[in-house]
Amino acid sequence: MKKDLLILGAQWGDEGKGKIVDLLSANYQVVVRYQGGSNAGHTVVVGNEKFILHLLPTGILHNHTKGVIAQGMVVDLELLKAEIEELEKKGISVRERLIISDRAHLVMPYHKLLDALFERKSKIGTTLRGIGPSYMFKYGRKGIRMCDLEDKDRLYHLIKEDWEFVKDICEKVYCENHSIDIDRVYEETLMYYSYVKECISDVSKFLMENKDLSLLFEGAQGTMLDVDMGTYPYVTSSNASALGLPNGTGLSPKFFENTFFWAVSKAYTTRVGEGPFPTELFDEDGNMLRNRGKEYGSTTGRPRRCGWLDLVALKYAVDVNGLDGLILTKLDVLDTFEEVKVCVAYEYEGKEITRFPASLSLLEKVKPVYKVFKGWLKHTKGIKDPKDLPERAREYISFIEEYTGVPVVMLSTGPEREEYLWLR
Ligand code: 2SA
Ligand code: MG
Repeated sequence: MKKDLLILGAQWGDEGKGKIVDLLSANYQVVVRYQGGSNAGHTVVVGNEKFILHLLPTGILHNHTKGVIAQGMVVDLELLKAEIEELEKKGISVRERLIISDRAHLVMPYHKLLDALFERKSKIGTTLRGIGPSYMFKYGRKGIRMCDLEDKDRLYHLIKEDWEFVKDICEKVYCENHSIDIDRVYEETLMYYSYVKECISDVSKFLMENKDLSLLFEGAQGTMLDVDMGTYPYVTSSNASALGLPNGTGLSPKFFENTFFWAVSKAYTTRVGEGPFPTELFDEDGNMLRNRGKEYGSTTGRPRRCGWLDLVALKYAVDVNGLDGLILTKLDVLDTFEEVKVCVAYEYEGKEITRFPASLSLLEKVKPVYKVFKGWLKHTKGIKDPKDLPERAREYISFIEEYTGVPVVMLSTGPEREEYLWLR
């Protein structure tokens, strides 16, 4: 029986999902993105070329795969067009292989304006791509969907109504006047629409009717940024955990019975933007992680906050997602550390906490309890055989497996497509 595969982030995004999905999608016929939007930045290195995909499913880089933008995504059509053009210029055909859900919502220019305004009042550290406001509109029943683009009058009406609402917020809440030429927004939206029109269809019907196709579901961001399960309100506005799979694809939870659930985790932890991060380091070790790991955001270029691996959070991600396995990336970044630490519990007022808490107030106060490993002080970058793993690195991995209760199935040993190693 065919097995589909879900790959998502176990941490706060940037785990290296892009590379893993690119690699594994060679074996799948369809790659589906189902949440988020251009806040994702999946970096893939193929030969001498580096691709950063924001909206397109990473699998699209393989000529045989179809790419799906499912209904749970919010799509900035201007960026989508630019991304497609970029790839088509490089000789990678995209539109023949791309399917966009007619139920997916749009990110409009005024969503980006609101994103910037909201950030000024209470900073989340968003990517400023209009993601939060687009989902606000969706759940506030003011959104514009792909299927609305066919009816020009309706589209114009929706844009006009939306803009009046946004203008009110600008004036009444922020005491600022902003103007947008709605006729121009309308014309441009139609122009972008005509560029991708042929790709738009009923995605959940397509997936249900093509049960024999092998599917890879590609998550963006990470479990700890999930709007329900993450460090709310310092989260993104979609379900970045496996909880987003049924609603994001428009498929029943029963559909995923034959799907492996794997998540990608770095061998340490990073986060961009604001919000609690119990194992964050502000010392030389933190700088070393950032420099050795080249920890700068691929969407915004922001330096990432760095810290030791947080097993309390990782075990939580395993539970929330119902994971079958973990893929560990960037182990080589730890190669030069004399000591490597992992957080095995949090401590607060003398009590030990091992379940990741919901409360922000508590998360901000907890202290990590560390288990200390002696560093392996050997190169692991690019190794091809599990036997070449230094003994202490192996111990480190075994401990992660023991603590989380799931196997580490694969190691990524560098940024290149070929730099990986199966452990199971
Ligand atoms: P937003 O823009 O509303 O989604 O921002 C809300 C919070 O979510 C964080 N965020 C991210 N953090 C890390 N990586 C992100 N995207 C990756 C990238 C792609 C990936 O490389 O850029 O790994 O899938 C991402 N997107 C949103 C953001 O910093 C805010 O804290
Ligand atoms: Mg990234």
